[in-house]
Amino acid sequence: MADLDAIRQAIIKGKRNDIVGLVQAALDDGADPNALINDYMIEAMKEVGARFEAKKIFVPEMMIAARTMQTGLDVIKPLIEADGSTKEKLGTVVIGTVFGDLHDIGKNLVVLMLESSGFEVINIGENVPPDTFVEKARELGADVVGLSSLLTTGDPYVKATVEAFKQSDLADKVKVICGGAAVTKKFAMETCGADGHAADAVDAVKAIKSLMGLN
Ligand code: B12
Repeated sequence: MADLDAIRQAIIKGKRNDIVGLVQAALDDGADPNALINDYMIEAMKEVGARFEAKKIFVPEMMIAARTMQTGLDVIKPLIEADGSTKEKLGTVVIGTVFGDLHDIGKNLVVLMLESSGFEVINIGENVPPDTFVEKARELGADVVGLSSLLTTGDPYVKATVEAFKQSDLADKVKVICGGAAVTKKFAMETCGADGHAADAVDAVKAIKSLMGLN
């Protein structure tokens, strides 16, 4: 049986050379791809964050851990993507990380889960200014826009982006949902006036379906 905890440890320690073999061995042994991501890989990133906060590691180690995580996710991605490729598209979601924030791992997981659930998803990247969210949503015909925010310094940009939608011609057409470690439901919905919030990628699919009246 593959050593699943070794996957968690490899990410925490940034052992990028080991991760592909470890993840592949787990998949070959029949591990569930979603469980691998949620129970081991995301848990590893939480531990990395805790070690950074405790000043046990610094930005370079955090970056190496993130690259190891990405490398591991790349092995799993095709298995999850395959699920959604044949389904009819449920709607269009435009998603990006707010201005000043370069974190993309969580957003990319949300993209993956939405695509595999049958949504058309356009990922507009990181460090996205409020007006660009609105312009892209208009240009791409978004039904829902997702804002990802990992830094508390991004709070004003989450608020400004939600406000930019409210003041635009898209106010009644496009729903805005927020997520990411820096954003609580209360902040997103009560302080910023967003239409929705989700704590993780699985929850994001449910919340977006509900915003679109699909469940
Ligand atoms: C990896 C990482 C980095 C990497 C990012 C690499 C990359 N390509 O993304 C690097 C090293 C570059 C980095 C840099 C920095 N980081 Co950093 N980083 C992290 C870390 C350890 C993990 C983030 C992650 O990938 N988590 C795993 C994913 C899967 O989880 P997630 O992002 O939360 O996403 C899930 C949900 O939130 C949700 N979700 C996410 N987005 C969305 C969007 C929508 C629409 C929805 C519905 C849901 C949703 O679904 C996802 C899947 O389940 C976190 C710690 C943490 N606990 O978050 C710190 C953390 C976010 N970083 C932090 C800091 C301080 C920084 C720096 C400022 C450090 C510095 N001094 O330079 C810089 C900022 C750079 C910038 N301008 O963005 C702090 C933020 C503190 C704060 N309160 O603001 C944290 C919390 C670490 C800590 N505990 O102190 N970081």
